[in-house]
Amino acid sequence: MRLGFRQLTALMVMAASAWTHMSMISPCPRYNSKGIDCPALPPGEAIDYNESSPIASSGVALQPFCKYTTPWPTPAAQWTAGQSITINFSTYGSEHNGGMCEWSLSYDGGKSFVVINRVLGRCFYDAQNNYVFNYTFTLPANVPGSDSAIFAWSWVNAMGNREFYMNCADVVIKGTSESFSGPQMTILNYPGYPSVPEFMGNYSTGLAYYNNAPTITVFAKANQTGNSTITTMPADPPQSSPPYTMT
Ligand SMILES: *[C@@H]1O[C@H](CO)[C@@H](O)[C@H](O)[C@H]1NC(C)=O
Ligand SMILES: *[C@@H]1O[C@H](CO)[C@@H](O)[C@H](O)[C@H]1NC(C)=O
Ligand SMILES: *[C@@H]1O[C@H](CO)[C@@H](O)[C@H](O)[C@H]1NC(C)=O
Ligand SMILES: *[C@@H]1O[C@H](CO)[C@@H](O)[C@H](O)[C@H]1NC(C)=O
Ligand SMILES: *[C@@H]1O[C@H](CO)[C@@H](O)[C@H](O)[C@H]1NC(C)=O
Ligand SMILES: *[C@@H]1O[C@H](CO)[C@@H](O)[C@H](O)[C@H]1NC(C)=O
Ligand SMILES: [Cu+2]
Repeated sequence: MRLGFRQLTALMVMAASAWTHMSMISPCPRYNSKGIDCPALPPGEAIDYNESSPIASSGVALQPFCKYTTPWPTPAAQWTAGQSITINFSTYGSEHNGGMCEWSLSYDGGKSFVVINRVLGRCFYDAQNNYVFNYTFTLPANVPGSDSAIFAWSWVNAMGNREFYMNCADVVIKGTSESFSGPQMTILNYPGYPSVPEFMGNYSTGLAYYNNAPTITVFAKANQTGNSTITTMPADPPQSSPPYTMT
């Protein structure tokens, strides 16, 4: 591919800010230095000034899922099932030509994550190629309530080193549903999980993993009868499950 002046400038800017990627800023992810309305740190933890770094890069795990495993002591947001929520991202990062974004919820302290929204292919861009850093969508009306749910954003970048990003905000959800079923969060480019190459302009790269993600059911915190874990990601996508379509 021949690069024009704009692309070269973009590459130089990226090289100069090698550790600057993307991060969620609202709701405030665990310990995020750029977060908005962040809770107080849990004892023994420090502000994350590397808040936009991936949790895995080039086959090496840099951090655990969620980046940090100790929750915020108080919630970063309080939501009601069925309401509209707005998720803001940093505007100083590198969007890496987009990629696969998912927003998920965990009701078991981060063992399993069920997807509630996806932007697959050109996350951070709209159809006209403008940046999108603020996503607004509806929290499904039938997600269970919880005093200690985890809201996660995960991302597989389209361009650059093969990376997996994940930010987690601890949230309170008001809701009466007992359970919620949806696709299991897809994990790629993290040790122990499948890898996908740079997209090279093909925004269907890795899409089969998302379309074939197993359906899981999560339960209100008080009801742990139906445990599931995120360790069940298949090495190859099963061909039998129906594709998940976003609404
Ligand atoms: C920040 O994250 C990058 C990965 O993107 C890592 O290589 C670097 O060591 C981290 N820096 C600090 C100070 O943790
Ligand atoms: C996101 O919202 C902020 C605050 O309103 C605004 O400054 C920014 O331009 C928005 N970003 C995009 C890409 O719309
Ligand atoms: C978050 O996004 C919403 C919707 O675009 C916008 O109104 C709000 O100002 C944004 N907040 C920040 C801090 O960017
Ligand atoms: C894009 O990637 C998908 C998934 O790997 C593949 O099936 C498809 O053939 C590719 N399309 C092109 C034009 O290379
Ligand atoms: C817990 O959830 C399961 C599956 O939805 C349901 O069968 C069971 O009745 C629930 N238990 C309680 C105590 O609500
Ligand atoms: C679910 O997890 C809890 C806590 O780890 C455990 O006590 C319980 O036996 C598990 N239930 C099932 C059905 O696996
Ligand atoms: Cu990056």
